[in-house]
Amino acid sequence: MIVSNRLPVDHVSGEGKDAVWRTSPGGLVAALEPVMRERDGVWIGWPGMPDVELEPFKADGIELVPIPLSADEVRDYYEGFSNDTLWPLYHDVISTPAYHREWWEAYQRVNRRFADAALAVAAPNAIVWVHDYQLQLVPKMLRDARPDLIIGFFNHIPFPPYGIYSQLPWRRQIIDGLLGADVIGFQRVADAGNFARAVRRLHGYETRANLISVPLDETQAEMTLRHQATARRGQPVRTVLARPFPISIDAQEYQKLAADPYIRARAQEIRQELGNPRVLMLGVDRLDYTKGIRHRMKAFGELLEEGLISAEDVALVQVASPSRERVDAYAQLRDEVEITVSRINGDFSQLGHAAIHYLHQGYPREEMVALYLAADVMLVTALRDGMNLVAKEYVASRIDQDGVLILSEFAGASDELRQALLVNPHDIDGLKSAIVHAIRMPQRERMRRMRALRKRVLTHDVQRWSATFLDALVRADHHDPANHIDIPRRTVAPLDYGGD
Ligand code: GDG
Repeated sequence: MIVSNRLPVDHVSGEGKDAVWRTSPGGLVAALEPVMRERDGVWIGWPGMPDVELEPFKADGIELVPIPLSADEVRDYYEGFSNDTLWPLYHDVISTPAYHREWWEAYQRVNRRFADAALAVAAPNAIVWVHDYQLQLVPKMLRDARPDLIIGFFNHIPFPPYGIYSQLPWRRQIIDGLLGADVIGFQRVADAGNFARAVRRLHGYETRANLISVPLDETQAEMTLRHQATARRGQPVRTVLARPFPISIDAQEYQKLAADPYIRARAQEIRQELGNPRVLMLGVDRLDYTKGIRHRMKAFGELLEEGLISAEDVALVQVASPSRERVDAYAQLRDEVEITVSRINGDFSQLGHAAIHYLHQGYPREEMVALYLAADVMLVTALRDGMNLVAKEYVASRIDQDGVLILSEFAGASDELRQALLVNPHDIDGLKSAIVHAIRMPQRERMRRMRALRKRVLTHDVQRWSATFLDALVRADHHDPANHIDIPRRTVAPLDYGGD
């Protein structure tokens, strides 16, 4: 069973029983679809529209259970607590998180609704995989009600250092929610480390080599004892595995699209439409303040100003797909980016040669791959990013082994994609040097780097990611009699919930 904020479907047309849905073509769906089909899997999530009550239905062989959200819940749980409290807090407080008790109330209520829906359909000993920051309370809710379940959680965004995390008024509740899982997955080693530190600081639990020992009180021990607990120094504990599982993409699918003659022709056409610049640079992001869009524009603008590049020679295409537009920080970012684009274009564009081609639109995947193929330089300058799939998609699409990836060291992808030009996007001079280096890089070096990058992405795709996570989860299956450990039944002293 998968539990995620959004169901992997988009509403196409019709209402109620006549509604037509299309599965959204994300990597997560591609990775999980075969497993879900094979195991009669159920996917639980919000269908994406407020105030809509739908019966469970099937799409592409997957059973979907829609969770309704009212318009107020979308405002308070989703746009509020998820996207205006947790999102900025978990991304290094790039934007200031807002803490509102009524948002927290809504977050708890909606997490409870997701958990109840999962409990209503979970078979005995089912494997439940919960996704992302919107649902961090669900693992504990499931465990408290059903100790037979095997529960996994994957956090798609960073987990912040304790100094930042500790701002959260509900920091203990979130940690406790997550610790309900058997396996907690993070993108980077650093995220798993930050989580373990938060657990130690807030609870003093023992953590060793990715394993966290969660002490059990008497009732919990009674419920869990038979198959899930072990003893540490006479104290019954449950062991939670918290480690990195870096997510990836359906690399074969991107290679396939990149080999499609229509998409290749479209890539050529894009360059022509842009006036055949010598160098085409590309940015593709949701319009989000974590992605460092303004930083890359500042660097690009200064290079134009200093005459190191010209608009005739070098074009920048920035796809900024609309995102979370009802959250103030996003509306403000849009204004800032659009003012910056206008200034740079006003100052440096020439007739027939815009400096920045700014596209505040979403595109089909085929067009994205055509853009990846057309781009000589890909700019990923996130200020903080769990992974960044765009970087991996660019690499997988470059079946010609060419193209340069400029990649922020603050994106999780930089742990794996070491042969990219790694940058600190806050260092505008460093970013400018990397752009100049990318533009001037000899083809031999470009291809040497791209081959190494491709090797990594092609061997570590999203299928491998999901298989690795599920394998860790199945190993946590304490129903296996071999894992049963005899634990002394005794009254456990209340845990010390003292100061941090
Ligand atoms: C979160 C984490 C983590 C974007 N515009 C269009 C479009 N996209 C696609 C990209 C890519 C996806 O959206 C964006 O994924 P990212 O990883 O770059 O970033 P987030 O949306 O912030 O995702 C992130 C990810 O979860 C997975 O765990 O890597 O760190 O923040 O696939 O191609 N796709 C289409 N048209 C667009 O206009 N078709």
